[in-house]
Amino acid sequence: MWYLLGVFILGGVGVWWFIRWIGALRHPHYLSPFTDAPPYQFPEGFWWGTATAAQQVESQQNTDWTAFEKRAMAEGKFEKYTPEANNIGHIHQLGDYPAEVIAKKTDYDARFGEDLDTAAAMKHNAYRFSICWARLFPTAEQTEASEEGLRYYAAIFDKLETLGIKPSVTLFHFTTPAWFWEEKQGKRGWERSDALDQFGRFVQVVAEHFGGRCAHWCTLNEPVGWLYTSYLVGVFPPHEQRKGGLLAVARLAVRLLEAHTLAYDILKADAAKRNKTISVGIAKHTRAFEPYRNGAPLDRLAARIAEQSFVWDFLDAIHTGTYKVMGTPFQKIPGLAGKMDYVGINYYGRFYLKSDVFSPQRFSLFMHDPHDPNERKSELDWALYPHGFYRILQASHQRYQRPIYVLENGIDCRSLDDTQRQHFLVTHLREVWNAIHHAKADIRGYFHWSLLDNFEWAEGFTSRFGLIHVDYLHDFQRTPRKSAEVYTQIIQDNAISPEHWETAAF
Ligand code: IFM
Repeated sequence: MWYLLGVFILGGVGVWWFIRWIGALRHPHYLSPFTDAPPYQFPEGFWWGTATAAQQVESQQNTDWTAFEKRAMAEGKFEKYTPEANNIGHIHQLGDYPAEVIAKKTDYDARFGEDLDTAAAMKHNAYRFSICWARLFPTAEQTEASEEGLRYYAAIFDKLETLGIKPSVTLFHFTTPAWFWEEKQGKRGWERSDALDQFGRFVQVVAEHFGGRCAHWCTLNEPVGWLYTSYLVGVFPPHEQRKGGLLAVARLAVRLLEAHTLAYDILKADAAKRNKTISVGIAKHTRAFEPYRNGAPLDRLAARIAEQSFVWDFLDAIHTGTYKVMGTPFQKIPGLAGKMDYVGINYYGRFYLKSDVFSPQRFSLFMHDPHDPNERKSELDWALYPHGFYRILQASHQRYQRPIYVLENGIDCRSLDDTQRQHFLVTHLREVWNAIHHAKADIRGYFHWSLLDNFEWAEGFTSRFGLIHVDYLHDFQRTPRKSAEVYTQIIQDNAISPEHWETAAF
């Protein structure tokens, strides 16, 4: 009898453990099921702003992406990437835009003053942008940074200072100088033996010139997303499709972790000389990962494993100092442990993972559920999922116990009366509020992606992520969308009001 009871209890525990190990079922909520009534008031001193990145808004510099854009134009490669077509090397509908637009992107070089005035009118107190390495070091030979490049960024800092907007600066946002990709002992880019020396030289110059003007730094933007897109899928330069999944890029991940360590140390040493306190971290692209077929244990397992590798492994490595691949320690990185003063979260919705029983190491990734006609999606067909944002923020807080900044969160929504973006803003900000109030997460700021429409990488100019619409074909004319008004009101109130919750939340 006792024996049978023991078997029963052990069996039950085993099944429970197995189900947990397999991974969760899809979460039933679209919004977190808290019942607090608005207004949802944010903490005093909360950072409110938007984010941009150099290659997406500035004129073309001598980068790997500029080379790609020119190649796609010359070869007439304008298709949308799909896994079935495996058509890498294309930039969606790039041929629809005049050469001037491709060269100037949003004409931000000439208009950043006007754009930042608009950000100030929208009550932003913070602004995230990136410094283009190739704008400071356009050629391999030069020993000194370009004076013109330094003057350009100094003018942006001047403008922000005049407007009383705090800068948050990113050092690697997907692009590097074209010369960095010339082969050196058979290696290119971040794999070159001199990669860290070269990157360090750039960061040193940035610290020397702008260290006194910025207290919030992001060393790397979405390093894992970049590795995945550049080396496994191949849509981004250098367009490789390495076989072997994450293990195939683990050395590159380690190199980026080393680059982060180096940049962190340089920025901190510079700040110490200035007797200044700064915050340094990275921006992590996050999604909620869920099974494609709820009933399929392998899909659940794939979702769990993919979330760990895609969302957490890189941050865990900075937290502990050891990079793990699929739970197995891959490499300890000297000097890395703990070098993140804040956790930077970029959140863009949910991914569905579908496994293949005959080849368990392979899986397909879906940006939305094709069987759910009611699912809310962006115009890029990315599934919206505010509750997943709460879960990511809550987990970031639990795992790392550090301040959190949302460094990106946004949606492709093209019309001027962008009801979907208004809904997105209000529901996602409510999840930030939920994470502060219910999960006790120390969230210090929110940067919406993006201030204005811009060049969305291989999606070209077609996708529109801006609070401000850019008319590329009519002298880059700017027109704020309706959501810009909603965001301004929220910032002004430092709260989501009952009216906003009612009009935009459903
Ligand atoms: O435009 C990008 C940005 O450069 C990095 N994060 C995601 C955004 C939307 O895809």
